[in-house]
Amino acid sequence: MSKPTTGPFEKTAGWLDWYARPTKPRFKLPTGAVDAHCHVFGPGAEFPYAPERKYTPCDASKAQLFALREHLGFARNVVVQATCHGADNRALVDALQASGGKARGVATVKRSVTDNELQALHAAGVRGVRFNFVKRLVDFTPKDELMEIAARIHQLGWHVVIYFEAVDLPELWDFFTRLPTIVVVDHMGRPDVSKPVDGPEFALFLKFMHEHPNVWSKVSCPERLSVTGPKALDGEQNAYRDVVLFARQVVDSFPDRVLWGTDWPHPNLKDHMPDDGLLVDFIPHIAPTAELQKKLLVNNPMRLYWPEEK
Ligand code: 0GY
Repeated sequence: MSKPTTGPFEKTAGWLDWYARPTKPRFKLPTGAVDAHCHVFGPGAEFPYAPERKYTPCDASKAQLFALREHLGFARNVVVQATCHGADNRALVDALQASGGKARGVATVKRSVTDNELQALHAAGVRGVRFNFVKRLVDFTPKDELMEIAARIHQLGWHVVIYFEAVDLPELWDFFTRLPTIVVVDHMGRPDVSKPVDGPEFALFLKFMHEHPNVWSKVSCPERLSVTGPKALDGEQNAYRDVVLFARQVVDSFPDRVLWGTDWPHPNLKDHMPDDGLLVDFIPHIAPTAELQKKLLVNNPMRLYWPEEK
């Protein structure tokens, strides 16, 4: 893959660039696997970052994303609008349109979005909107505005992707459980993996999924959640081992409602930048059978993003 570059914008201090030479994964992805959570950033010279952004990333273009897809062995991508582009979905739409049908998208829209604009996003391949509640990433949007957007996109058959921290789930519960669409949680609701997997915080997340069959989860981002980090222990021990029990529990309990994505180009990591090949090698630790892997990587994302092909 080509090396990361930056355009006219100055990256946030301490920014970690994506990994230019990921290893080839040892785990062979099933045919038709979907990377169901990844982003494009700019390039800033072509698609400027939003004035209201909380960080300025290293550029990560559609061509670089598609090269990674080929290198890792994925067939398709779901590109999720990143907060550094605000509600300006041009870079996302450009990537979807250039993908030859191999990418679908999740956009960010404001209450003021017109029906024509929603139709144009649909035509480009958008199938969901993202509501972000992570305070370091976005300013607050009133819940009645979000509910209004949810009702409108429900009519298009889209879903809502939610991103929040585990400690905020109690306060957000009423809003989340009133959403009329399929609701996809990013990164298992960001559990604190230094707490017990059978403790009250993660139990609340599992209850959220148990009681609401419209709730799905991405079991992605071990590199973001892990405290033990990427270093494998000797022998069979894998990287990000403290995340395994959490993700396995979700995959085992809800095999038909889980998705997986690389999260390339991994915004806002402070500690290390993951090798995307090693991230793919993490998958069999959380989905140990061929059947679970096929559901996680092929059947579930295809049902949600390419239902016409199922
Ligand atoms: C992720 C996680 C993060 C950032 C964003 O849209 C974004 O800016 O999603 C994060 O900083 O935790 O899923 O990419």
